[in-house]
Amino acid sequence: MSNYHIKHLEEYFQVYRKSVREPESFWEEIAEEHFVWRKKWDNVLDWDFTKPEIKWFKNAKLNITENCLDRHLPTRGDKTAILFEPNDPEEQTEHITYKQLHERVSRMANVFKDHGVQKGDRVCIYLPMIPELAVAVLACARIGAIHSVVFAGFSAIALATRINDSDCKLVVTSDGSYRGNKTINLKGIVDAALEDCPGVEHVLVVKRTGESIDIKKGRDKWLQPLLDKAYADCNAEIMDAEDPLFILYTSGSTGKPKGMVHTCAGYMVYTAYTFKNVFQYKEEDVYWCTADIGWITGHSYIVYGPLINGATTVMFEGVPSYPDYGRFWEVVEKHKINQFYTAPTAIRALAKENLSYVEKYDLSSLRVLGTVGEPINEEAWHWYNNNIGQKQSPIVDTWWQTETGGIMISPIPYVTPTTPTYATLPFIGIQPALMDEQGKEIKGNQVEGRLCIKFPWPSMARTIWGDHDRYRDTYFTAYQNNYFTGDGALRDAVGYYRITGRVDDVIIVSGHNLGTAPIEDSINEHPAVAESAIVGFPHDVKGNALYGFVILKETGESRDRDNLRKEINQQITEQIGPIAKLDKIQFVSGVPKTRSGKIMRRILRKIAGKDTENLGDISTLLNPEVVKEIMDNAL
Ligand code: 7RM
Repeated sequence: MSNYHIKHLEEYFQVYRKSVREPESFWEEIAEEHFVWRKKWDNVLDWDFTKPEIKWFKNAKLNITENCLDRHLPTRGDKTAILFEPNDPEEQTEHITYKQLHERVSRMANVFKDHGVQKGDRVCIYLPMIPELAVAVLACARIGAIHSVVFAGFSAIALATRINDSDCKLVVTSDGSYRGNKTINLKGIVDAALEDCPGVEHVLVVKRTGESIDIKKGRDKWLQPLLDKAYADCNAEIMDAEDPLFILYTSGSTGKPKGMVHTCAGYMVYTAYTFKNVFQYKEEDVYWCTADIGWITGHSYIVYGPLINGATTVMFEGVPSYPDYGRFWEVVEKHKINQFYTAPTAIRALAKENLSYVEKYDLSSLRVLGTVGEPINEEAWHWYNNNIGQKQSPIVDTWWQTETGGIMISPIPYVTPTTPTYATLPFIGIQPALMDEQGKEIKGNQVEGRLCIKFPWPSMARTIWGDHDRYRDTYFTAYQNNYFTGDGALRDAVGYYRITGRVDDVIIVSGHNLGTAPIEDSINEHPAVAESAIVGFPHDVKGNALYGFVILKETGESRDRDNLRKEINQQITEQIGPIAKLDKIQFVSGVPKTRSGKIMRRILRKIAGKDTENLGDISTLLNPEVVKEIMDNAL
């Protein structure tokens, strides 16, 4: 077991070195000891980044759900696998044991089979954060169908694009979903989407809100009666290590979403091993990741990673602001959460509110705090550390991507000393490299460049569904024999990594490369500022100049705007230098964000550059309404 659970820094370095020097024997040992296989591999790794082709655990046979469910039945059958916390705090929490989950997955798998779903078929899952979402994911995996979960906040057009791209034949959805004090008519969105999806044969509908919906005869059915009748056991389909497990769409910098394809064995091994170490999960712990299963974070660290480890994983249906801004902390106290994993955007939103929302609750159960999704600014880091962790819980700033499948750069809590805003050290087996603009690796410390990964890791996406050329062009052509992440990073004097943001967020002002993140950090430290976003716009002399969109705290609203502009630029001048001063500062009530909380700089760039003819599809944004406000008041 010792190689599964890192306990101190020396051990990390020792295991890390082994994982880099002898990756095959390292991963072979992990795979041998901690997973259930129907047949072992012939070869641990075959790879060629020029094609690119990556195969882990070649010819091994397995089913990931036997690792998530069956193998726990003798020892953890009555342990809670999923703890469902509904949107409405008055509604009862549901405890689903491993035994019950096994049964529910089996029933749903049998219903899918009855509707003609076979190994290799694609199933689209468009559900809110209710237990059926996790059950449907696992039911697909049980029978070897490829799940494509689409986040239930996406529009009908976005849903139709994704269904058609991967030819899904069955859709699982619900009548509606709860979001704070609102309900959303999901089935109506599916109906609209399916007008353009001729390949969909069946729609299975979970009853959640009880609102009235249209049932299209021959196509749509309520799911529950079918589950009730279904047999409660279902043989696990035997899968090849490299058979696809799921497709998950991620937005490219332009145009069509990319259907990232993850495969069975490597994904299983890596998500399980990272979960165990990055959260230091112990048998009795209750773990909560606030992401939605519609994102990779939910796939890897709500469903698969925790369940493979026999953990208790919380599924939260609600939002951080309902019934008030204390909801997260109420849930932490209620379930005595030990590991809490969330996004910087949520932390910043909660940090804007009164501290009494935090102070009301007992957070002493917390042992590990995590963040993911974007660079965390220093102020948010300290707020999280001081008020939520009470300086007792290490913060794991975990850097990774939909494409990487699992956490790539992160502290190991109680092992790696943390530094605010740093993701710190590569995880075991991960070989990062920083590249210069000529494509050469920058060695040594105290350097900055474009972040690549030099060597395969088990959970990397193997292709883009239906477009292997795009996969190669996007990730493997910029830097020969490397996977290119699209992010910039620096490596400090001790070898810690700090992610500076997407490389396309770099703005060149008068020939100087400026990352958006440090400038935003500096602005955010101004006491009147809640959040900010910087973009470049064309400038006669400098090439580009900086345009800042600034959200004020409530306490800053009464301040004189011109004075604020001066103070903000003064602060940037002091902290970064006059080169980073903003030419324009617009005060806004919000900035456009993706559903997972990433700022859509593309839209802000267009507004700043007065090029708003074609903003592209803004319907998938979290807050499309702010776009008009920002445009109306643009400087
Ligand atoms: C897991 C996830 C990936 C992009 C990635 C980065 C940014 C994610 C961090 C981060 C700084 C972090 N998948 N990113 N984590 N930047 N520090 N800890 O978010 O596919 O949706 O996004 O997110 O730019 O390339 S994702």
